[in-house]
Parts: sequence; structure tokens; C-alpha cells
Amino acid sequence: MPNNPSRNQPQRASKTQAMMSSYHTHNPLPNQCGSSLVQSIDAPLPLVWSMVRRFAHPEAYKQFIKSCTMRAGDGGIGSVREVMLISGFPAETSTERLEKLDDDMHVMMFRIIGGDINHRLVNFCSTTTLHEDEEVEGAMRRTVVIESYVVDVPVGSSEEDTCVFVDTVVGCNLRSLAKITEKMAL
Ligand code: A9S
Repeated sequence: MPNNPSRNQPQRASKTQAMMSSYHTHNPLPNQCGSSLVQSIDAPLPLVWSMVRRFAHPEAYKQFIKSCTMRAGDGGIGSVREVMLISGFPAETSTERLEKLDDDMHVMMFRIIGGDINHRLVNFCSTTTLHEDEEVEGAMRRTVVIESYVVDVPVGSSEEDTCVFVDTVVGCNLRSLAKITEKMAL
């Protein structure tokens, strides 16, 4: 197949759309809310994926996590991690389980299954997928990261406030991932 980007165009676009529809279309329950965030990164997909896929080391790019201890498994599907959060958040710890890790499709899904009593993000489930975006001819390959989530809306909070809070945290995590991997790719 000659490397004719225009001819490949429909395939790539449809691949991303297919990924969006199969991994990022959640049907939140009436008491839940959800959203999707997209982050472009000027670093090769394998490098970005190597950071995202390390379930046992979220602190490598998530700034709100002080440390992480494995409570079950070694980072594979079904593993459970307990993250200690930096001060300033209502919760101090969060217990999270790896639900999916696909090294071929570059899909990772984890669920928050517990934490201390002040934990407000009940039934939080996040899905992250990586896509190569070869739009930029010849330049550093760009990676597009899509992270979507669903979470219970806490009693007393509004759907909007809950999404604003989670969007802020997830957005920070994605920007941190971009900064760290772009520096590594220099
Ligand atoms: O860790 C993630 O990928 C996403 C989120 C939304 C994490 C949220 C968080 O770690 C805080 C940032 C500390 C906010 C948890 C689990 C609870 C919070 O209150």
C-alpha cells in the first residue's frame, strides 16, 4: 500500500471514530455523570502508552498522587492499587482496580472501588485510549489521548459541579502526561 496519506485518511478517521464509539460512549445511570477529554501529545505513541499502562505507578504523571501501594496483583488486569493522595483533597486514599489493559488497541480502564470515608468519587470508572495522529507530515508523530469517565453524582452535589471537578483533575493529569512525555521525547 503506497504511503499515500490521503488514501489512508478515511481509515484513520474511522479508526478513531470506531474507538470513540466502542470505548468512550458510556450510558451513565440517572444518578451518574460523565465526560470525555482529549489531549494531543508531541511524543511517539509507544512512549506515551508506556506511561499510561503502568497501573502500579500512577504517580509518574498524576500530580495529586503522593504514593501508590499494590494491594493485589502486579499491575496486570484485576490488580488493585491503593493511592495516597496529596493533602487538600477530601479523601486521603483511593483504592482502584485495573479492569482492562489492551497493549494492542492501547486501551486502559480502571475503576475506583473504595477509599477513605471522605471519598466523594463513588463508582468512578475511567477509560483511556491512545491514537496515532499522523496528520503532521514528517514531523514528530503526534499521539492523541482520549480519557472518558462516568461517576456517581454525590448526594448534595449537582451533575455539573461533579463533572467540573473531575474534568479539572483529569485535565491536569493529561497535561502532566503531555509535559513529561514531550520532555522525554526530546
Ligand atoms: O486519578 C485519576 O485518574 C482521576 C481522578 C478523578 C482522581 C481523583 C482523586 O485522586 C483526587 C484527585 C484526589 C480527587 C480522587 C480519587 C479523589 C479526589 O477527591
